Amino acid sequence: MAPLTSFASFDALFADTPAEYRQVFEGRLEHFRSQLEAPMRRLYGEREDFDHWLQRVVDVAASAAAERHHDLRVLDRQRLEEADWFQRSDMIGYTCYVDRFAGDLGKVVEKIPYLKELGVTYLHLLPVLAPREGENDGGYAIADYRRINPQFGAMEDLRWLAGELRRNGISLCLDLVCNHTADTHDWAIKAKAGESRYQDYYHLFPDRSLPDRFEATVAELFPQSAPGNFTYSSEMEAWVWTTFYGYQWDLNYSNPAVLVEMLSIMLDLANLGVEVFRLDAVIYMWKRLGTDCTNQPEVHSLLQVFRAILKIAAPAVLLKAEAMVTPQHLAKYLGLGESADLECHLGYHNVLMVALWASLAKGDVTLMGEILRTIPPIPAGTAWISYIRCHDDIGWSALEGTEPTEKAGGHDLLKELSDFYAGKLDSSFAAGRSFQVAPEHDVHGTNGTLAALTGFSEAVRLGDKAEIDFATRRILLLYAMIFGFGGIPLIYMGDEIGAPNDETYRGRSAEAGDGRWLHRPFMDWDAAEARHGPTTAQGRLFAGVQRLVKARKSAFALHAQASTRVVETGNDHVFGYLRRGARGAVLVLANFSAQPQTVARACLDQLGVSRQVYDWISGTTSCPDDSLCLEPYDSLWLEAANGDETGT
Ligand code: OTU
Repeated sequence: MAPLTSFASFDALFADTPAEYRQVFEGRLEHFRSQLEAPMRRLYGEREDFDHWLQRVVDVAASAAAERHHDLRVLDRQRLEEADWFQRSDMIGYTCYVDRFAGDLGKVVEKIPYLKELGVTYLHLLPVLAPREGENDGGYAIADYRRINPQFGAMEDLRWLAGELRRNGISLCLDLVCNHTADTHDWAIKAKAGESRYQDYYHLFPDRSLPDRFEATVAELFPQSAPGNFTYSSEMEAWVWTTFYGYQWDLNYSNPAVLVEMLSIMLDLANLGVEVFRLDAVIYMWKRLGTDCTNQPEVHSLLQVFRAILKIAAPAVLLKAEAMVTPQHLAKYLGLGESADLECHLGYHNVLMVALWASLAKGDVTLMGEILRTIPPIPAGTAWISYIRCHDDIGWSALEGTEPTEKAGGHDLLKELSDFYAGKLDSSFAAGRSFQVAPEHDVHGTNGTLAALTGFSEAVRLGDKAEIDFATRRILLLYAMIFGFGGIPLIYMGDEIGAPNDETYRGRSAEAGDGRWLHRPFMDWDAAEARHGPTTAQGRLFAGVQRLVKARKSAFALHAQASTRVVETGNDHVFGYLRRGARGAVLVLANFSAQPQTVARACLDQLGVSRQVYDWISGTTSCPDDSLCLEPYDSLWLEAANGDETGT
């Protein structure tokens, strides 16, 4: 193992902290040092100055640990004692834009009662750090990681908000936009001015020869609005790697200085009280010629370094991977096999998300069942983020190229789904819009709010009671699926009150070119008032969501540690999965069709559901004879016998 500076070098850092705490830190450093060093060595072991960089990372950990506030050290200890806190069934996530939800950071505090009314325990605020001026991809082009977007407040406001949330049982999650900076970040400005130290922070090419070779195998993220993956900088007379918009410059992690910078930024934010980091666009963090430059083994090594440094300096903090990938790559971000417990604690289940929409459009669950069966069980100590939609589009490519998708129609199927949600098919109930469809890419993503995509908005507009009922059922079906699945369910702001699409983005120059703003409406607090009306459409929807939240919080068996197994229901319209673990078992059944459907008694017997069937959602017991009937778009969480499986 590389020689580390003796612990005596920490004297100055820890001068103001109790001796005990320093001991705890040194203990953690000793214990997890190899988990830090091994991935560092895989990444940079060939370098002569490797020891220097390892030491730099240790120094970042030590100074962050020394600066960590007393309350957060207490939190570290609590979380270590209750390591499963984020896996429990009482976790409910919510995600929102600061300005669109409340105004600024201080005003988010005023909305805590609303969040509590919904049962929220985890709040993901979309980017809050200072973005570039003008277009900034909704804050995902950061100009300064050590300053808050001045519209939202200052760092002290963030600290205060994090503390208020914590005191109310809500964990704060923030984005760590680690793949790229804005072209106006200080590093980029210095690079443009010719400082080679900062030019080495990015991927620069003097001419098109390498970019052209990369382009031969790398996909385009925004084929319509930002074609290609390289942008020419006239200041440097060079091509810069820009996976997303031209103003988002990909960082070069083959330079260990970049990693050190990002670790230091992360720990400083953790010390303000951030409890979860959403690691944005992680799959692109390493490039390799001849590949599609995603999901490279080095990306996993980088994440392992992020994880190890947290274990040492801020063990309460969780990592969440934003990896929108195909089933084959997804679970690896939570660690598999040898790397179990070494990568992210949480990961978005984008495959489930996309498969849910496919099932809803088709009224058939065969494809979803086959696809989900290909995803390996996730390691102990991890959980999915299960969600119906987020601030991004529904990216159909998650299903692309998989065997089950090919069987179900392949590209034609994806095109059909995209058209369905754009409201182009007669059978469609949806009012969304296709995203980034250039002629040669006729399927990419779909935009639209939950209410728009399920027909809720349109039914409300027409005042069509029967359709409102159907659409509400669709929404609650999707929520029942993600609330039961095994992880933290994440509600996107406004979906709980049926927020409609927002066409006004077309009039704002920084947004007009990006159709995702269609489904990022401002929270309509007047409309939210209607949630209290038992007969309003919003009121019934909100009450339905609250009922699911309550049911989930009381059904301890839905703990993320319990296994999730897709089961045969004998009916192509009814999806079934069995959750089994130390706290009991639940069979989730969900009817994705607009007609009533049945599941045979024999099937229930086989899955351990007793004669007296208890449903956690309705809180009622029934005794179906030959078969169990599910109403259109209905879902049930049935108590089941645990068998001898213990969820491992
Ligand atoms: C993320 O998403 C963010 O969620 C987006 O809002 C940003 O625009 C983007 O990164 C750049 O910061 O392309 O359509 O996993 O699918 O990272 C969404 C790969 C995106 C990408 C994902 C990205």
